[in-house]
Amino acid sequence: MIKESYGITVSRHILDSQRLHPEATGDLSGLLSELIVAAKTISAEVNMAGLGDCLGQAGKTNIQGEKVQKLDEFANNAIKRRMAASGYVAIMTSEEEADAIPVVAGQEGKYTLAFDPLDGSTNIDVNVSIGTIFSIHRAHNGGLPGGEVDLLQPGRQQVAAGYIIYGSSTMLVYTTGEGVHGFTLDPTVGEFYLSHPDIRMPARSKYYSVNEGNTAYWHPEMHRYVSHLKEVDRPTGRPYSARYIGSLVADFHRNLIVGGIFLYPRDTKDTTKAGGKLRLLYEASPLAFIAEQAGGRAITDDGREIMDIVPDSLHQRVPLIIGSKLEVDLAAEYFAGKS
Ligand code: P6P
Repeated sequence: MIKESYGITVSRHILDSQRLHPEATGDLSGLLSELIVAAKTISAEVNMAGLGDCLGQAGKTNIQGEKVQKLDEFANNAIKRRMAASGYVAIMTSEEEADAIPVVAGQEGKYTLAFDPLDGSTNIDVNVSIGTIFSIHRAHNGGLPGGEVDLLQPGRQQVAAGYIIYGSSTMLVYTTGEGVHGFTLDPTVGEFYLSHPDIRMPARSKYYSVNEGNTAYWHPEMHRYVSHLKEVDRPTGRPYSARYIGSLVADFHRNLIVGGIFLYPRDTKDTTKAGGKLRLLYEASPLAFIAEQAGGRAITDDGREIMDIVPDSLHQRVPLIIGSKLEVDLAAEYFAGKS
């Protein structure tokens, strides 16, 4: 059966949203539309990955010390090159590049763009869902060349955020601060159609998502919290079920749709990541914006709201606990030593 919203394309949805703001110039709509073109390009490449010569490693190591996959490099270039000449962006940063990325001289726009071109890329070769994550802020001096200072803004200042998940279908999920909306790509016509209007994250759930291989490295409060979820107590729906894909976008998307809590706390496994593994600007912050807009919550394991953290560097890592509001509230109590 065809969904009644099947006819609403993402372009129409963006323009309908823009019409609600008479002061809008159309630049944000244009930026999102350009980003969507890049996403379609990446989707086509990802979906053919097994047939082309784009699986495997590119023979490079990125700023994160991770081996760059060929598709990582393809996705990074697809976004960087299109947005640099779009006229909507003043400065960019990518998970794949150590330094901020300037745009084409004379094409500086009003916004900044932070993106993880292909998160979860170690899953590419085994056909597990991966994704692109993006975060958009206003540049302090729109229209002029931007700098790091324009990128190092807290999540609370985001104008828009979203992700594209390349899974059993390719979906775009985004927010501009007026709810969270999901679109599914119809590859036969190359259009994203509204398939999940006004997504709300269930406040309670029975799923938790964490890499239990790190148990030996967790702080005591994390041990106590996860042990609580695993106790047998039917009236409170425990033990919860474990779901861990190892691809942040896929784990987050599942929790957004059916509820759940994702945890990547501080641990002692790797001293270079003592402050957490996931990156603030282009992973935690955009997903926190989406989570809050869908009724969820995103915190660190040391009492901070993700959206309030003022970044101190482009590739800053943070602990990330994100998902269903009541589940994150309980986790926050455990981390504060109150339970
Ligand atoms: P671990 C993928 O490499 C990633 O950055 C996220 O997508 C994912 O949530 C996390 O790392 C998985 O990390 O240590 O459990 O393999």
